[in-house]
Amino acid sequence: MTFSHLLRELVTVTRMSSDQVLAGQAPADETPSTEIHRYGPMTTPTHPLALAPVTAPPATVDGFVKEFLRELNTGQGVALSRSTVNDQYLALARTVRHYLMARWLETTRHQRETKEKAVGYLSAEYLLGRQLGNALLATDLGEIAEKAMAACGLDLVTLRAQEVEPGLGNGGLGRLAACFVDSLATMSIPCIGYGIRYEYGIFKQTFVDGRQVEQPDTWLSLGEPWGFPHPEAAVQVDFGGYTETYRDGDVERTRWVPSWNVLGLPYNYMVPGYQNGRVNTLRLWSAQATKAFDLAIFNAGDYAEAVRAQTFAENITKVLYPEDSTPQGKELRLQQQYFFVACSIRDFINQVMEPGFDLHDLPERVTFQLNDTHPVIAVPELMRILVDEHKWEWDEAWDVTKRCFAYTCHTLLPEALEVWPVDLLGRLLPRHLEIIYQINDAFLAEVRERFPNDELRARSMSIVTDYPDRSVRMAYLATVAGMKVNGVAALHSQLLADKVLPAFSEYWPEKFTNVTNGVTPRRFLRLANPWLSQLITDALGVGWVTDLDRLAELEPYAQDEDFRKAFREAKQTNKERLYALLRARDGIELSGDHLLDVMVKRLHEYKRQTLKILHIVSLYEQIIHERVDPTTITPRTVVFGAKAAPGYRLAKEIIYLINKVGETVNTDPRVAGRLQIAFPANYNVTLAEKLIPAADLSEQISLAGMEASGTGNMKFALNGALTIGTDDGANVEIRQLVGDDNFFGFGMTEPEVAALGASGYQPGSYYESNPQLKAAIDLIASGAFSGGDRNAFEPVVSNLLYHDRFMALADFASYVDAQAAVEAAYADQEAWSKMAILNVARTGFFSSDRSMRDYLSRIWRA
Ligand code: 26V
Repeated sequence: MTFSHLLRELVTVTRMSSDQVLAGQAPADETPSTEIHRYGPMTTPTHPLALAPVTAPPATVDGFVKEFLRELNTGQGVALSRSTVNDQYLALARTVRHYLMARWLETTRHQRETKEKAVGYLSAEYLLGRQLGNALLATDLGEIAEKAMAACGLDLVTLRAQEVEPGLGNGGLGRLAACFVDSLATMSIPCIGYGIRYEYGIFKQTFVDGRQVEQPDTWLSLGEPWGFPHPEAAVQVDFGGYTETYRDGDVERTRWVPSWNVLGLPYNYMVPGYQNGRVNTLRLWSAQATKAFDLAIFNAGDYAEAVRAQTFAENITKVLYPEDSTPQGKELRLQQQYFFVACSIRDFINQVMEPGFDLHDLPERVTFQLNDTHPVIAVPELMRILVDEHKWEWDEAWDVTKRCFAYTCHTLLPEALEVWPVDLLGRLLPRHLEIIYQINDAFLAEVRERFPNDELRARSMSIVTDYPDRSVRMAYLATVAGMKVNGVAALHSQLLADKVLPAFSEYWPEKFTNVTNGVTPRRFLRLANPWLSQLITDALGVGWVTDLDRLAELEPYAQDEDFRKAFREAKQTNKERLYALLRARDGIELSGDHLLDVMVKRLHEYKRQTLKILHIVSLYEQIIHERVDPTTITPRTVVFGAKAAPGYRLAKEIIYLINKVGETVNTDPRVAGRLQIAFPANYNVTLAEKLIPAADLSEQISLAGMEASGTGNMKFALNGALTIGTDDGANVEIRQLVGDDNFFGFGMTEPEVAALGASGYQPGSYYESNPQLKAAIDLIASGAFSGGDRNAFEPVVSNLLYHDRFMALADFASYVDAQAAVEAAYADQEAWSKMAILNVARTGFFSSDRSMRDYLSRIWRA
């Protein structure tokens, strides 16, 4: 049964059983808010001891041990001698939490007092990664914790490995949000990150006979020491029903009469700044049934139905959507989006709404940054609050709303730009749909006034489109409402303005800007790569961790033979750490002094994992058919990591192909010691932290114009891997910064791609005219990797040969040449080390601290 069926059924059932509660006869502004008060009113008790700020436990090994044992005994309720690793991990996490608590309360108090303008980062995804290591780094307690655990006979590394990472995101977009909140805290910039506390995060990937099988991610099941529920700050969120007009003096007003509601329960998470005494807040919302929901049905005497209703409400935050194009679950996705955005806007207003505060000043207190289109329903929600609840004039409300939002676009793929069918919106959020229509009407009137007799232009800019179905284009709504619109890398921002929103960038050129993405150096360099970090610190001192431009000072060390040697040793240590992990985690045996070639990212056609596999198959084919002397080939280990959206068939076939090629290659004695392939399942932030520091070569091979930015590319370069990449996304900027000599560029440029697309891409011509390519494809199609089954990879092969939108074959020859250049370069280890060190020295620009400075100057303070 689909969720919309369930909803319809539920609403029918609840209507039948209790009209007075759910059929929506109570106008929205009279809806009883008793739900929120069941936790008791706010009181102001006091005690002399409570006046002093909380203090952290002593930062000594003894102090730490005491706190840890107390947590183990009174928090977990076990004695050290009887405790499990999980008990120990939870007690350790709570111990570290205590050290952060005073800073957190102080940050919150300071914020209330100074009323500094804050960023409200609205994101449906936060791909946080493990928290413990980061908290230890932020508090500088790593060494003390290690000694304290050792004193208890425990191993800190083992305890850290017990943590299950909160995988509340799909990929780059969610990880970016996590990097941004880290940087904001480190730079002491007030920010609340708002999002969803999915009960199940991104699925756990396993392989069965080489095929992806998804399992639920039960990240909460062993206990969650980092989340603080705040039931007293719960928010009611309404859905469904209808709107009606009424007279208010001589004004006609509209009110929304919703038909059902749920409760948003906030969980606060600490976002510690790096050793700066600041802890910002990430507030993630969890859906609960309201009392009205179950009471209504209980009263009708149907217990089973009541429980089902509860389940229905809680379904809203049950699972993270693995980005995919199926219509199934679309309605639930819209519910998720409205749910978290309604909670967050209400929550922020509640926080600033003290006596004397005028809502007209809201833009002086916050910018809500819209992380892609997912939270854009926040725009009509704020309008509804101002116009319907606060009874403002439309223009007055629009003026304030426009100054509260800014929009970041993270894609160029048309199918990834969110569009909501009008009938769905009207059913779920009837008042918001009306408001969207009114925004659109007012906007189009303005366009028509500025460009009279240009109806085509007006229509091309309409937020509501009739084609192919009547629907709302959320990117257009965000562009009309936002004070700024930005892309995530220079090339992307250019294409966004020129190709996706050309009419808008012509209309408001000053609205469009670029902020190139960045990554946090704390997690992805300092924590993930302690050996390289130590080398850098030995050379430059510790300041680089919060001032990554200082990496430029490493430049002369590229010429220093001793430094290069130490750099190679660090890389080797990282490889050994990775191989040990893969052995223990996946039973994968990797060995040897190979070039480590890594491609990790979501599985998508546009990212072209197929191009990488064609290259591998080609190398293999040349060796087994004795076209090359195997001893002249640079030994290479290729590591893949990638999840495919569960509904994305072709992506899953590509995973199958990679696994099958791996099986064959890894067991063929003819290539032993020359070529091996590893595809550990369930690539996530935790694995990335081990893989990236070990890599020699970073694969960034998307079709030019398709990857908005990429952020993995930045992490690799900062860890001293060289990039083989197309002129796409942030690769362009990486290449500019590190220099052509230190980057293996290949492939068509975006204008060349556009031209080829326009003239008609014919994959067959590349296949016919390039014997090396033909041999590789033929080997796949021959059944060589599938026990003789010639049909096993038909979907992938026929896609490449006939339908590939992403033109993999067109870039094959150029890719193979670039790989040959990689091999030649790797043969000279001294030269390679120089290039790798220069990559580190020249990519300080990609710190997310710099991204935050750019957001501040170009958007939040603009
Ligand atoms: C969503 C969908 C949904 C429908 C099927 C195809 C498809 C393809 C991609 C997406 C993701 C869109 C949003 C996103 O995750 N963008 C990523 O954002 C990163 C942070 O800015 C950026 O580095 C990546 O290049 C970009 O793909």
